[in-house]
Amino acid sequence: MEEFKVERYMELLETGKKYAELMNKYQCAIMEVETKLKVLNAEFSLQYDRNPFESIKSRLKSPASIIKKMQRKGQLTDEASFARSIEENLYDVAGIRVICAFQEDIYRLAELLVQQDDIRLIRTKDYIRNPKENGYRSLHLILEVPVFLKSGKTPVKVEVQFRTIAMDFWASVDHRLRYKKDVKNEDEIVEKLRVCATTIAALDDEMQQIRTMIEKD
Ligand code: 0O2
Repeated sequence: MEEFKVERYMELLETGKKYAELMNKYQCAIMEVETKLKVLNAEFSLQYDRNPFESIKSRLKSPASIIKKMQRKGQLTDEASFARSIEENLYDVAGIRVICAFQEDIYRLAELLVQQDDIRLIRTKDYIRNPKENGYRSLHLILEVPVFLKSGKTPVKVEVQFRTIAMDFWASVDHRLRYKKDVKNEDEIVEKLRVCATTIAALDDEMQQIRTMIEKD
């Protein structure tokens, strides 16, 4: 094998290793935050005999999505500092989605999580109180959590999305539309989704009221 090729392959392996280390950090941060949420859930169910969330899903952003988003942000520039640039510019490489039955639990859980003294709240986007134009509703928190590695303590960013079951149902249908090309009747679907989002919001409010009435007795 020619010398320059060996060097290039070594570089590629080195870059691959850096990427794997970075993703491992994000995976560890997911585990930290998931554990915190599960601890809160267990405590709630002991105290109030109900679970504040129904399920948790987590994911690491795929390499293709990372590259697409970095490109959109104009950050696909320097190959050598790519890993650092991902950390500085992307807040949702580590993503956790918490699905709750009731809206009230979303805010309660979010508050209890950000109050913890090893968590730093970087940003809140409240698309429940301020829904997106298309009807999207969710509470997004960008958190920084310490991850303890062999090399020491590192702060890592995690995006936590909180939604109700109904909001999650809506978002999953909307997601299909967002990622499908050349959809016929797109305007009609967008409008139908907007109407559904309003219906869902009303349903969530009603269910919340019913639960409050039940718990008063
Ligand atoms: P994927 O495939 O879910 O990862 P910023 O984080 O500020 O640089 P961004 O990413 O626009 O900019 O922030 P925002 O608004 O908080 O949205 C982040 C994520 O929320 C998206 O990630 C989606 O998961 C979700 N989201 C936001 N708007 C919508 C929407 O209208 N419909 C649906 N279904 N989901 C939405 P990604 O990276 O776009 O995609």
